Amino acid sequence: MKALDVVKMPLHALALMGKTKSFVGNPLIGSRWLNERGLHRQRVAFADRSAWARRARLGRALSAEERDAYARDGFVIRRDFLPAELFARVRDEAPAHVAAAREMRQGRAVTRRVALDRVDAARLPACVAAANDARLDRLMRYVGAHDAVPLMYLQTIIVDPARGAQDPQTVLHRDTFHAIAKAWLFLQDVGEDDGPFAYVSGSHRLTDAMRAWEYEQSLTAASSDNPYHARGSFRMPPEDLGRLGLGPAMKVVVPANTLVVADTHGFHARTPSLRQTVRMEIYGTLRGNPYGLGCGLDPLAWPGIRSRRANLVDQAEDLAGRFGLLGKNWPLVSPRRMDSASVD
Ligand SMILES: O=C(O)CCC(=O)C(=O)O
Repeated sequence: MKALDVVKMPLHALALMGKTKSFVGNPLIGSRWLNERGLHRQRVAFADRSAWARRARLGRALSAEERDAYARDGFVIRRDFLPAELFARVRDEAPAHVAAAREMRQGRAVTRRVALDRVDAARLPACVAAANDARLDRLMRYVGAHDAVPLMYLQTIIVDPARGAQDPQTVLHRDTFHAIAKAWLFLQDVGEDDGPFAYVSGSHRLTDAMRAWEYEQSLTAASSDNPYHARGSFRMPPEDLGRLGLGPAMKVVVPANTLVVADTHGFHARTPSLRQTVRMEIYGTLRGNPYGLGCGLDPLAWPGIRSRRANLVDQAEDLAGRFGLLGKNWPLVSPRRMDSASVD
């Protein structure tokens, strides 16, 4: 253990009560000795139990069919989600929107995003209306087991197989050890070859086999060669799924105007693109304290913050990056159409 880690030990210990997941960034989370005695196993089990307790209340706002779909699969799919008239306006507005967006490159994939806060409604009225749909909000709260407002964006994923290294999102993985909701409202049809989202049905459930797998990973994750695995986003070799009683990942091949809300602590991936693809979606993310220790407080929903929350989070991350407190936020690029395949 490094000397600095000893000084920071109270902070490392406090982090166990929150979302921190890295087996290399936190010496307690990465400790084989503690994990042999059940530290990771207990974090996973406690997060799962408390998420289901919160869902018992959040589920009242959903249909039985939606609750059953989540319980069985770990995701909910709603076709023809937006009224046709609103969806037609979103389809006109989104691709043609010109913005100095944020872009992040991961190997051959570039993700481009602009925020869809209420304050953005002057530029993107239809997209902001869609992103603030109350049904979407309720589904995300349930799947993420967190009674809070999600962060919403207009997002384009541009993949060019000729451009570089593997996109890490195409490797089957879970984002973390506790429930998280991610939402995609697809603006075009997503076919087999369009780099669809893929999910292993039922892999969000904490079965005995899954508990044993999590325990096993926790003993060695800190020394994994895969940096994402070591940082707590466990990678899952597809050939090991059978051992957990799980089938293969299912590609979510869907028509335009389909909403998918998934708990990405189940195994999922982006299907690799064999040709250049441009996928556009209204995208949302919601992750809260795994154990419900936020005391019901949701500062992002407070007056003056709610209507600009995704923009404020970006500004806060820019600032934190500048002071070296976090990694660098996604850079702003020169203005371009949201559907442009050209990237920096
Ligand atoms: O874009 C996708 O289809 C999946 C992305 C993904 O794997 C993730 O957000 O963790």
